Amino acid sequence: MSGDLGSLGADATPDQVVCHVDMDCFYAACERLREPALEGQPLVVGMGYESDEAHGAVATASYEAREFGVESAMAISEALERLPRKVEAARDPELDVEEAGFYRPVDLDFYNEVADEVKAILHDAAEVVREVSIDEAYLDVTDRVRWDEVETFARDLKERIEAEVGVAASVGVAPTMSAAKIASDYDKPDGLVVVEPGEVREFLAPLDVAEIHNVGPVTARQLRDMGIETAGDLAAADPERVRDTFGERGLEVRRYARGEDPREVTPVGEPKSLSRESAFTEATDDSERKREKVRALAADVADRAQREGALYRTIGIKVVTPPYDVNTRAESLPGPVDDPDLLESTALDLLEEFDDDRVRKLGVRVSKLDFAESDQASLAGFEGASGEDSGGADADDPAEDNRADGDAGTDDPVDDSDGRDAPESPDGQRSLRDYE
Ligand code: DCP
Ligand code: MG
Repeated sequence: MSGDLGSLGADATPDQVVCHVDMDCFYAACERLREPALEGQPLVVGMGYESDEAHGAVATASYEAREFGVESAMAISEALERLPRKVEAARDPELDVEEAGFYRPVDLDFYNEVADEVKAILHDAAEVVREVSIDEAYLDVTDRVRWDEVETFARDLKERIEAEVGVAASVGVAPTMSAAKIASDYDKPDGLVVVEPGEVREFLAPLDVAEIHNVGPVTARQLRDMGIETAGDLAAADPERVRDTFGERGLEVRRYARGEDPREVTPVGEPKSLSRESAFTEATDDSERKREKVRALAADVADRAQREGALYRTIGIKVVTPPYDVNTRAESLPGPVDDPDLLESTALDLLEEFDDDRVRKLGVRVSKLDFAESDQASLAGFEGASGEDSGGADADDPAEDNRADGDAGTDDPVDDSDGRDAPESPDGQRSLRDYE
């Protein structure tokens, strides 16, 4: 017993070898693949960028451009002040061509193709891969390498990505996911940092608190106000004091600062279906109660689909009648939708068949999911001749690929784990992903 309420204890951090791979200035690296002349040049890739214009935001900047102070999420207009375009610098006698750079618009389709090639190599290198963004993944290589071989393994992996795809990766290896992520960032670009078990706390100690997993800018500021500037300060802080200010979440980040991280690398994938179910305390044939439950479940599922960015093509229900007879019914739609009203009415229609039955449990499920962006998110989009007025998701919505517009400033625990498998529904039922 450590007697420390802020510690999980020695066994709580899984015994694993985690490799975190993050590509260097990824969009810029992709641009250089098809335009090798951009190699070694200051290069800015802009979201919403158009040549000769100054609108949009910086998605990424090559390391040469970063030396001019250009960084992700900065307005293109500001980037241009720090780093003018080459063409303009060549024309303007006041400007120095050497102090200018190249600008390119984002081409996400191309970057996804490159990312797929990288990911294929990662899946070949490890059994378990958690892809967390277009250019970033965790690998669990516990069963593949010992600690004394891990540096060679990581170097080989970097070389293979460079040789086969032509882009550079930074790799961090550590016994925890959070330390591996920090390690990959530690010596960018072209970094390779190995933090062995037993070294994690020491490795983290000098880092700014803001670098700790789940510490956002607001928490970091509050911690600094308390005189806690580094991970080492937080690791050594009185747990009672941390809990008084931040609650349990504070203790959690304190544990991260101490190198304790209970997370295991698990793959994320797009679910095949999303569902919720809920039981009655006692079987009922009251049709209004059944309908009420289906409405609530449908709203829950619709909500979850929206949060996941999932459109659905099939809506289904599950009806369990005593003792344990499981009945499922489903209806397919002409195209994928995000339409909570349709979800509810379809589920209720399907329920009608069971109007007179005694029911102990009900479930609602959507399947044939589609995660592609679509502006035809309501059924009207499929029924109407041209899909106008679909009333669905706005094509201008800032989507994932729109991060350059500024994802800084949120405080939050953007945990890599996405809560997709949130096991409990509000009434305590486990979610039923695939109940057929
Ligand atoms: N991205 C974006 N908007 C942001 C941040 C990133 O569009 N605000 C995009 C462009 C990046 C890609 O995501 O190339 C990967 O993000 P990273 O944070 O990994 O940044 P880079 O790979 O560009 O640079 P680094 O070498 O620091 O990893
Ligand atoms: Mg990157």
